Amino acid sequence: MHKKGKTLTVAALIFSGLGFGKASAEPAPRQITIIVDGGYSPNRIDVKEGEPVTLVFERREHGPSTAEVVFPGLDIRRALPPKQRVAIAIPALKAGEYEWKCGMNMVSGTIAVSRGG
Ligand SMILES: [Cu+2]
Repeated sequence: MHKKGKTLTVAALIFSGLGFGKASAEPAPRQITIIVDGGYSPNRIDVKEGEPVTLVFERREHGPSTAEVVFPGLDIRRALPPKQRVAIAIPALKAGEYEWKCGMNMVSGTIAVSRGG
């Protein structure tokens, strides 16, 4: 009896330490890296309706052309310093296409949001 109780306590400690107790927590958003070098690669991101994602822009070039990234429909504008990774949280979206582009409107990409199912 005593031995069994101790085993359960140890198991509970291990499980709580691993995060098994947080069943209600939201999973972390999917993270997608976009290389910025003369354009965006990939330049099309497919997500499901209602799925938040994190886009990580990794800029591998200098110069002013891609120094900023703009999501006109989402009211997001961020500086992209060279040789750095910049994470931008994209909220859950309704089905449709959402463009992003450089601050000078020379290169662009698209988030394509499809209906869930
Ligand atoms: Cu540009």
